[in-house]
Amino acid sequence: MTKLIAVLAGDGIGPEVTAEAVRVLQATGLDLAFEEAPVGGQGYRQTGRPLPPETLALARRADAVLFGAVGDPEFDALERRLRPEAAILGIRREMATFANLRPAKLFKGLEDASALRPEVAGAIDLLIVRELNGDVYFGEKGFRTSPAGHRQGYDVMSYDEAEVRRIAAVGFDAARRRRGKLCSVDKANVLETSQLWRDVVSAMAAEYPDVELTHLYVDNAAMQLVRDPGQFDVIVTGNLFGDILSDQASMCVGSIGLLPSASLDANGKGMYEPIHGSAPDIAGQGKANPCAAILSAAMLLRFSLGEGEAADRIEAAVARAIAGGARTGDLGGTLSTTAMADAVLREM
Ligand code: GGG
Repeated sequence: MTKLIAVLAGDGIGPEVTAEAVRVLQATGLDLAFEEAPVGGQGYRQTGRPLPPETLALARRADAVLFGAVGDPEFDALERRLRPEAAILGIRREMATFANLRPAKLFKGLEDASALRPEVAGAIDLLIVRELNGDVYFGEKGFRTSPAGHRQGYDVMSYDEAEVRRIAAVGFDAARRRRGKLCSVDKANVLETSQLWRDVVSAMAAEYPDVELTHLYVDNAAMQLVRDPGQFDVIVTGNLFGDILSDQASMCVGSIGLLPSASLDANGKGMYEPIHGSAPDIAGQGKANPCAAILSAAMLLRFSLGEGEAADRIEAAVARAIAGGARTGDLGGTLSTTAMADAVLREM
């Protein structure tokens, strides 16, 4: 039966990299149909809303969502609910995609592109499990006047036990399928949310006797990620810390243009997107690295369509293309977005 992929390309480099990911999906020969809808700044421009109801309806109806990126400085002055970023938060929340999987592994041949020494970078093979439906992103927020009479901004950080349990279970299960190590990252020395996080994760350890659980404060985790990234297998953390640590991890493997992600709900339905944003500075120039989008498409096949073999083929093709010297500008090369995708397609 034909599987429907909702394609929400969004802003900036989103359309360029998403088009290449669609081309790669088409090359698998699987029975896939693609339907596009506007989102982010593109959605606002066309309909006055960053997440038009028709776009959300398509995302819900589809078997999976391939997402590009949102963000456009043209809309910086708009109130928050109308800005492009409101679309990505809205769709994550509406689709209840609470578990964001962000794998980071150094591709052979990219030792020199990493921000780390080659022998340290070579040891990176980790998965960041970022909680995606809570934290300061979704707490009460606003502006008010401080007691001293100054304009004050606030964002409430909160997690309840059930939210922590469900994301920690994703982390434990992932560790069980990988090398059996889970590092929970929080800021329990300062934040009550993090104290609760640590209590809940620690209490769950008894259910996973085969998983070695450790805890790190986020500041220490950021340092360890650069000092000795090989110590990490699976990292489970909150929305904000996960966002920051995964960008850091991307530079450890050479470029943010390489990191894909899967955002999954409780039933395995998901949205798939590169972790990078819309990069307005290079939008429309054919310079963006499409690998993160292509690898996100591979995750889509694996997690939402059960097509693990096709996903393996795409991932192996990206690895071979890179090992063979294919490089966009972010990796020190000269290939255009399309030429990089062509290199991947040749390896399929
Ligand atoms: N493809 C990722 C993207 O578009 N990111 C822009 C953004 O608004 N991100 C918010 C977040 O992931 O925390």
